[in-house]
Amino acid sequence: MSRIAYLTTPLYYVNGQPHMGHAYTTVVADVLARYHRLDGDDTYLLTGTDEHGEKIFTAAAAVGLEPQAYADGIAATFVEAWKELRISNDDFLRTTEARHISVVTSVLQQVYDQGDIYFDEYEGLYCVGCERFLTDREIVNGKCPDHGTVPEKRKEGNYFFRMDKHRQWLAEHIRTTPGFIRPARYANEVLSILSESIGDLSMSRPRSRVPWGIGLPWDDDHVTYVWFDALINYVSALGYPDGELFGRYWTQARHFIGKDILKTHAIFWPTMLRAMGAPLYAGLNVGGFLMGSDGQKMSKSLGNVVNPFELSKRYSADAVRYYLAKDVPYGQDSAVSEKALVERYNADLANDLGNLASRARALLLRHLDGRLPEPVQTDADQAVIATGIGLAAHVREQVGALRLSAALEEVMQFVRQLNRYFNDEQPWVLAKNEASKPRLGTVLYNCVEGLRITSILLEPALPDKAVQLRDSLGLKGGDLASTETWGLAPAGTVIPAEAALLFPRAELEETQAGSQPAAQPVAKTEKKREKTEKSGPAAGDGQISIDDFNRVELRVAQVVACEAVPRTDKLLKLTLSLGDLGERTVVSGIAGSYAPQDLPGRRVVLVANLQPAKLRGIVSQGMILAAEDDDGNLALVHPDKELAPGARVR
Ligand code: ME8
Repeated sequence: MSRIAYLTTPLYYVNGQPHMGHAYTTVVADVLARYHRLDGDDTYLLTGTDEHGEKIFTAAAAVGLEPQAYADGIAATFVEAWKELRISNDDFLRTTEARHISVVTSVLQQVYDQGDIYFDEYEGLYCVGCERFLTDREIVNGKCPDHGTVPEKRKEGNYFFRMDKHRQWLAEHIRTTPGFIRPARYANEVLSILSESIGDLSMSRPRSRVPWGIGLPWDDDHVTYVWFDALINYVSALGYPDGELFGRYWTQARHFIGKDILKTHAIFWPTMLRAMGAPLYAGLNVGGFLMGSDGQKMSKSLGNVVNPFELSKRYSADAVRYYLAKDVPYGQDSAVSEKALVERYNADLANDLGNLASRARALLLRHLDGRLPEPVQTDADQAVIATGIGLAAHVREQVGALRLSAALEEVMQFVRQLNRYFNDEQPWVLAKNEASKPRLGTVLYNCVEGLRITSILLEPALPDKAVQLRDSLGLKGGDLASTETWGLAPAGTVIPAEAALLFPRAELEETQAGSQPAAQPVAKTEKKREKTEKSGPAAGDGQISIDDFNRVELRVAQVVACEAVPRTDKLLKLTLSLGDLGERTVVSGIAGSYAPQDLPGRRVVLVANLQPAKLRGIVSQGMILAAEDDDGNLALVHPDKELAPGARVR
């Protein structure tokens, strides 16, 4: 990574509310910006809104508002949206702001004065969605492929920017500057466009037709074509040409866009910069399209948008950010859904990460007075330590190559390694006798230290949860370099006795139906899980490895108390004793087969490391096992000898 980073998102049109596609590009740029900052880079993140042009004028007119008032309203929703998703932008530029208009006006005058703009009549096919004339090559089956609309034939007197003359040097620059346009296939696409004449760019619109735009300084009957206005935001926000920010950041600019606006950014913009006498940006990063459930690109015009802000309110901003960064391979088209978000969240965050943190916390509080002990490392600890301190280098490399998904996966693999380490070392067994307490301390120390490193490396994607995770372990944050040393979690750190549940398990049915989850007999839940396992890519023929099985912590528990859950006919609330491991509350859907008074004193088998879930307002801390036959007869599983509560079941 460079030591200076200037990252930009597109300036979104204000003709509709922010949607998942906008959120995706903005989250990617934000995660990248946060990685830069974490690595100590001087970083600046810009986003904003594109407010001029025919499209906005028409949208405002449709709701009976003046364009400025209309733009004010929508721009405010973008500001709110980015707050909701924890976007850490340093600036938010609106193209109707005076600071932008004055830069556009002086650029226009300069380019006009030097003879790079001329007047001509033009006749062609115009797409209002794209806000430009389309070339024959771009039209598919008579329609604009992006908007699905038939372009209109238009004849207009317009000013033209001499763009065609820049074709050769631009192609040469793209060919000789690897990484100028990423992923590389988009560079090839642009080179193919540049292999033929690109024509000059119609850069004005008659005010009589499009009254909403920046007037040309030499001819007020014409306004600036919205793209010639909007692209300049990337430098006007930095105070071009003399601003301190411009001098500091511009040559390190990396634009993040979707593939729909490749041509404007890869051809119009560099040629404009050359005409302005300004250096080119450093890189253009092109994302694919997110598809809606209908398999079409999500877009305002097509009306198939998924609302990321509702998802954020339901599952947390971090859940949405993590899902977008982890599941959408950068540069490729990808379908997104609430179901996939919930699966990703439960698998990575609730199970792998959240469980480890809560298990380590619980044992420290119960057996080591809630203090992080001084570790005594052994050979058995070296593998975890080596992976942990080597992670930053991998993450840097993946992030540098825009492989966010791979970067996050590297960290998650480490979390899974920590879980295996935890299960192999069996700290709950070590806790049983005094002689093994020092070893218990070392194992738990290493888990906490691993979680410290993890929290820092995941923080760009999980800005809230990473901090909460550290808070729950009494830890402070740090930069990327601080993850390259093992042992920075200070021995003696006090683990807070109370901590909010980090990643409560998400239930799709609950949220989609808007109701509580149906109470299910445990045996049915098990059946359902088996089905998911079989269809999952890792499970292959449905078999699991012994490691997979060992991840499930089954224990004998004794029912201490039991009562019916009010206003349900299936649920019982059980208080269970696990002996030395304390008590648990579990809600179980067995009321159809067992009366509350029958259960106290009985031994049952508990899944002790299940992520807690809220059922009818009660936090259920595990699940008891029962068998169920095809007729729905239900029988609790219990050991056939009176083993002490807490005994492990394998
Ligand atoms: O084009 N999937 O604004 P815009 C992924 N104002 N990304 C998507 C997407 C989808 N389905 N839909 C939109 C404009 N995007 C101009 C930009 S810049 C100087 C001017 C994202 O509101 C993607 O980044 O139509 C795309 O390029 C951008 O939103 C277009 O936003």
